[in-house]
Amino acid sequence: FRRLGLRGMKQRLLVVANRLPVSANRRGEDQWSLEISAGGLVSALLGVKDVDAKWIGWAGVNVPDEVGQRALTKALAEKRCIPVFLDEEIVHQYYNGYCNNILWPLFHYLGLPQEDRLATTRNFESQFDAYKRANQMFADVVYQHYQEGDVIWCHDYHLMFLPKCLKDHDINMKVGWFLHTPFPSSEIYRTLPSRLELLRSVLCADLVGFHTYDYARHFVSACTRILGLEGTPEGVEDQGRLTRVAAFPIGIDSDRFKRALELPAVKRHISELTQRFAGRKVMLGVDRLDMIKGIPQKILAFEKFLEEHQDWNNKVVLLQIAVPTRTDVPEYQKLTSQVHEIVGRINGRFGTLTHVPIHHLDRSLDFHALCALYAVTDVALVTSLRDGMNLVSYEYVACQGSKKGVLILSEFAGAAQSLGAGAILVNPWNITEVADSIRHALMMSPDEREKRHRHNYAHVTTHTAQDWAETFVFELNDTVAEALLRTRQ
Ligand code: ADQ
Repeated sequence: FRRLGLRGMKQRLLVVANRLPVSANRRGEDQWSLEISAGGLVSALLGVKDVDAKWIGWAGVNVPDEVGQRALTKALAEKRCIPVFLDEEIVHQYYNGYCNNILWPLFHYLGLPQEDRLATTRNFESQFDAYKRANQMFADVVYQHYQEGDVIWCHDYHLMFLPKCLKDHDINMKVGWFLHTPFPSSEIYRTLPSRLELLRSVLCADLVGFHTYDYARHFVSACTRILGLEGTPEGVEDQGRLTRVAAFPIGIDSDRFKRALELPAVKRHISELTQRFAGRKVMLGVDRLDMIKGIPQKILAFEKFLEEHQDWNNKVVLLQIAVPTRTDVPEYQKLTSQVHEIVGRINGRFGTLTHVPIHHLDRSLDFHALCALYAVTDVALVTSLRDGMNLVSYEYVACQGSKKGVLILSEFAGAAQSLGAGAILVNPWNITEVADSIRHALMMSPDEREKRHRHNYAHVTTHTAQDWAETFVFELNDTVAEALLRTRQ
C-alpha cells in the first residue's frame, strides 16, 4: 500500500461476498473447471493490487457430497478463493427469496412484493430466518481463516447480518461493510419488516461504505429515524460507540481497458464492426437483463426518436447487449419476453430489407468483444431506473479515447454524481426526454463532445477500482486505530 507506507508489506484482506468471482462446473466426481465470471464487483476487485486478498463466498453450485466439496475447495484455493457451501433449500430461501425478491427490489425503489400479501408475510419470516442462517454460515468460514490483524470486508445486501455475526464472535475483528446498490430513502427502507435487526447488524461494522453521499445520508437517516440514534458528521453514534459511515465511489481498472484496445484481437473486432456499420451512427446499451436497468424504457425512447426524426431512419442503429440473469424467476422471464416483443415490433416497423434498427443480443460478451464495441460506438445509453453506481458507463468512457463518444446517463445511477458534468443526464422514465437527448448526442458538435469526454475520461482514469479499495481499507484501519485511541484515553 503506497499510502500506508507499507510497500512490500501486504495487508491481509478477507473479501466476503455472496458469490465467488468464479463459476464452477463439475467435470467428474472430484474434477472441477473454474471460470472467472463477469459482474460489477468482480470487475472492480480485479483491479486491486498490493493486497494479500482471499475471497470467501458461495461458488454458485450445490455440492451435497464431501468428495465434491473437498475437490472444489482444493481447486478454488489456487485462485485464492474459499467456498461457503449452501444447500438448495437455503439458496432458495436466502438468495432467491430474501436477497433477490425482497432486498434487491426494495433498495432499487421497486417496493416489496405485493401479489399475495399474506403469503409474502408468511414467507418473509422463513426467508429472513434463512438469510440469518446463511450469513452465519459465511461467518463460520471467516472464523476458520481469520488471523489477528486481518481486515474483513463484507460486501453487499446479501450480507447485512454478517457484521453482527463477526463481532459477536470477536469484538476486535476489523469489519467493513460496503453496499453496491443504492441505500433507499428511509421512508422506503422503513417498510422492511426486519428493518431494525438489519440496521443494528450493519452498525456493528467499524466502517460502512456506500457509492454516493446520498446513499450514506439515507442510511444515517434510517438509523436516526428508525432506531432513534444520533447521526454525526462521521456516522452514527450508539452509547458512545461510533460507526463511521462514508461514501466511497467505486471505479474501474481503466488501464486494463486501454491496454485491451492495443491488442490485435480487439483491433480486428474494431475493424470488422467499423466495416459492418459503415455510414451509420451506432448507439450501444450493455446491461444485465434486470428491471432496474430500464431496458424497455430505453428501447421505447429509441422508437420515439425514430418516429420523430424520420430522416435518421437507416442512418442509426442501436446495439443492445443484455446478459440474462436470474432466468428461473418468472418476473425476469416476463421482462425478457417484453423486451423481445418491443424489439420485434420496432424492427418490423422501421426496418427495411437491408437495415435492422435494433440488434438485440441476450448474452454475455467476452472482454475483447466488449472493449471493441465500447470503442466503435458513437453513443452509449445507460438508462437505469436505479443503479448503485453503473460500471458500464465508466468502461465506455475508458474505451472512447479517440472517438469521444457521448454518454447518455440516467440521473438515478450513482455514476451520475461523478460523470454528470460530461454526460447528458436524463430521467429514464421520461421517454420524450431520452429521445431528445439521443438527437442531441447524435448531432453534438465535435467541440462539445471533446469537452464532455475530457471531463469524464479524467475522472474514470484517476478514480480507479484500486483507489476505491485502497481508500476503503485505509479508512477501515484508520477508524479502528482511532476508536482504540479513544477507548484508551
Ligand atoms: P451490476 O448491476 O452488475 O453491478 P454494473 O456496475 O454496470 O452493474 O456492472 C456490470 C459489469 O458486468 C460490467 O463490468 C460490465 O462490463 C459487465 N457486463 C454487463 N453486461 C455485459 C455483457 N453483455 N457482456 C459482458 N459483460 C457485461 C452492481 C450494481 C452496480 C454497481 C456494481 C459495482 O448494481 O450499480 O456499479 O455492482 O458496485
